[in-house]
Amino acid sequence: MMNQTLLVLSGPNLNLLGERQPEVYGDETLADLVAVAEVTAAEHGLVVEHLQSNHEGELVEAIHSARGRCAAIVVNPGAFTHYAWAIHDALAAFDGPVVEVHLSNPAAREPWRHTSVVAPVASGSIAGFGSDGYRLAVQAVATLLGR
Ligand code: CA2
Repeated sequence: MMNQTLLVLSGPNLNLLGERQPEVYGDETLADLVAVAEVTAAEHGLVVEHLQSNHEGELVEAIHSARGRCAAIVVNPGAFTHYAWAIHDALAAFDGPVVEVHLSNPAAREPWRHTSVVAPVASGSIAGFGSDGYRLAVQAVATLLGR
């Protein structure tokens, strides 16, 4: 049903999770993170729709397709976080809650990761808690939706 759907978006290179850089991103795969989101969503009567893309335009189109169809969006935009204004603009045109999530804490890393162009159009951001961030993000969405 339309308002039970939670769109979870994963940006570029997140398909590589679990294969490299476990010291930064943990040893879980993207499928593991989506499973965390699905289990938490189910506790609140929400159903996850997940898309991972390495292409900015595909993420923009997924955000457009969520309009009037999905209750909320949880997004880890990957490196697009730091410069993809088209994703900013698309999220600004979405009516429901938007929660930005990062596995690592970009504020504690290289200076170019300190800016998020998504944060200004998000309800809030969760960073630095690894896969638990996906549970926290979905929990925040459920609270924002009054579920
Ligand atoms: O901490 C996060 O979740 C990030 O969104 C991850 C992005 C990074 O560019 C952001 O600054 C913070 C990178 C995801 C790429 O993940 C990889 C995993 C394994 C091997 C290579 C990259």
